[in-house]
Amino acid sequence: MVTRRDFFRDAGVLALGAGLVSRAGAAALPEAAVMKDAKTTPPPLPGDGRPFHPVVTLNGWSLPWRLNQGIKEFHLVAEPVVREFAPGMNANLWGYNGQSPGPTIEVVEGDRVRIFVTNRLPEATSVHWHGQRLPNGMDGVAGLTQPRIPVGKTFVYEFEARRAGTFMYHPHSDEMVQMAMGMMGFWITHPKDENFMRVDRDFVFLLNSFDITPGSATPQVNTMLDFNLWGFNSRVFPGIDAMRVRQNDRVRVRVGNLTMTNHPVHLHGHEFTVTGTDGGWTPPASRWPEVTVDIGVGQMRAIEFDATEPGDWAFHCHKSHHTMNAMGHKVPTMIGVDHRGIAEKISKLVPDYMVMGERGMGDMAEMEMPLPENTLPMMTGDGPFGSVEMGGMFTMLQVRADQKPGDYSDPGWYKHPPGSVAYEWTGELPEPSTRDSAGGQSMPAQVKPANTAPVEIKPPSRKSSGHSGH
Ligand SMILES: [Cu+2]
Repeated sequence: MVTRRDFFRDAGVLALGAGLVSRAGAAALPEAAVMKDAKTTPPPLPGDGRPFHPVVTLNGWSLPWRLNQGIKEFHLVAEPVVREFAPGMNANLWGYNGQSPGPTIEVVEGDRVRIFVTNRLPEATSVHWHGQRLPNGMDGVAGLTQPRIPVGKTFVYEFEARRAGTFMYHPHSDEMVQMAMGMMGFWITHPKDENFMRVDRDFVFLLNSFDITPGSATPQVNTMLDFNLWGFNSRVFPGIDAMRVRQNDRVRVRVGNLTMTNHPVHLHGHEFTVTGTDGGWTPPASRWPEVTVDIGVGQMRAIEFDATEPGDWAFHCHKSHHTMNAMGHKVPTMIGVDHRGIAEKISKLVPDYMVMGERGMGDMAEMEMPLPENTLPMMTGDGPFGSVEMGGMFTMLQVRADQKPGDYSDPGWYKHPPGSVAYEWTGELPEPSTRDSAGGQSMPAQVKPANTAPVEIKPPSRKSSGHSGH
């Protein structure tokens, strides 16, 4: 296990495993650590500073710091990055320290924090610390509370992390473009008392959306609503890591939404309560159980539950278009259309012509369909029983009795106890009962029309008849 203290001692050595390397910077600046890949990096131990229980950033990592005379110093570098959305697709994004989203920043309530922000983008930027109480001039709204950070320059933000909770950071300068390009990150302020609302597993991710035309790699930055790739931490299923937990663990999942629409996030197999929002921890008396929480634009939610049920449980946005990748959009409905003959004729003109979705689109998940370079099938992911027929904002909660505390590695597919999987009925089928009523139950069809008054339809008068309403 490498601690943060080791990281800074060895900072010149360029190696920290798990894709984390150091980037030698100016001596006066803290090291700008950079992450090379999109793997989930297990939580690092807090090195110097006060103790806390770190979070796990799905397909991401937490930024190391330097303690300088009691102040926690971080170095964010805003820069173009290449982010792998899932094996087979890379996107040209803008992010921080090698990845989009940027690294998670973890501090403790009451910490004095100094963040150096270096701008390596082709345009000016700023960083807004979404949800924090801080001096107005540190709020990061370009033009309003500070000048823009010019290309090539480094600005310093400094404030006290006054409130424990779940926060985000993102640019407040050419915001539409910079957020459409993937600039965002998570911020956790841990409570002073490390045992306050203690959980065994604490996962964080940002919801995000991109509009990347199949075959290209750079997002369209002016899209308002019609995005075609939906993700957790700039990854799309099947590229999103599962949340692996031990049976009976207390689990917290913190989700932030920096897309342009709401996302009803749904967990299978368990009920949870919302224990935290944008504004802090919810009072226990205000909590109620649910299985789906709608996360509005700009909001954060922390949900908690006891992972009592072993299995591979789906965890996904319930807007079904958001569990699809790019190729599923703008496909006409073909259910019930008989293409026989027509397909044959068209294929003489268009050799690769393929009939899509005549029996629904589920078959397409397993179909070997020619795709443009650098895109993903619209729904995919091989499970133990075939294709999962999903994409986008979808992953799993994997609950295992034998997952070790602190072990986030892949346990393999759940082994269902014999006789506990839905199975095919092979016995006799009774005749289906049918209903006689054509009109439903509450409004039965009438044999004779109730209103027999003749309806006379007159053509409109050519001349104004003077019905002016006065
Ligand atoms: Cu959604």
